[in-house]
Amino acid sequence: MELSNIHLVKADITRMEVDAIVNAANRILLGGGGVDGAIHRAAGKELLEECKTLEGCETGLAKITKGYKLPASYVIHTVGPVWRGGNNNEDELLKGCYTTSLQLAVEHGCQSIAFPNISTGVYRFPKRRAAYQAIEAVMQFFNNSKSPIEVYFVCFDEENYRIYHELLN
Ligand code: AR6
Repeated sequence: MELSNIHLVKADITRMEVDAIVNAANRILLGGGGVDGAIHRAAGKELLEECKTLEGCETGLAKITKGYKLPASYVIHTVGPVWRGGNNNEDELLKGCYTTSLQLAVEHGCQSIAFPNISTGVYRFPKRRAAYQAIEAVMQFFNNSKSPIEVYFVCFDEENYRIYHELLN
C-alpha cells in the first residue's frame, strides 16, 4: 500500500499541472458533456482532430493523446461503464479504466496523473462504490508495479470529495 503517492484534491481537472489527465469519455471519443466537454474546450480543437484518428475505445480501456492547450502533456481518454444495477461487470470495467490509464501513463514516461471520478456523472455509477473501486485499482497497481507515479484523485463535487476523504483516511 503506497498511500504516500495518492493525493486528493477538489479542483477543475483541466487546471491540473500534471503529466497526464484522464478524461471520462464515451466509446466514440469525440467529446461530450461533463468533464469530457470541459477537457475538449480547454485543450482546443486540435484535441478533437487527434481523437478522430483513434477509432473509439472499448469500455474499461483507454487511449492517449497529447494535451494541446492544457497544462498537462497528455490526455488519457477512458470509457467508464454505464451503471446498470451492478451485476453487469461494472466494478471490473471501472477498475479497468484506472488500471489501463495508469499503464498508458507509465509507458509514456509520466510521473504524475490526475483522475476525475469516472462514471459518477451521466453514467450514474454510485459515488461511494466508484470511489472504492478507484482506490482499490490504484493500490493494486502500486502493489504490482515498481513505477513511481503520483496519482491525484480530482473531485469536482463536494460529495465525491467527502467520500474520498473518508475512504483514504
Ligand atoms: N473537472 C473535474 N471533474 C469534473 C469536471 C471538471 N472540470 N466536470 C465534471 N466533473 P461525467 P461519466 C466530474 O458525467 O459519468 C460525457 O458526456 C463530475 O462531477 O463527466 O463518466 C462523456 O462524453 C463527475 O463526478 O462522466 C460520456 O458520454 C465526474 O466528473 C459521459 O459523459 C464524471 O461525470 C461519461 O459519463
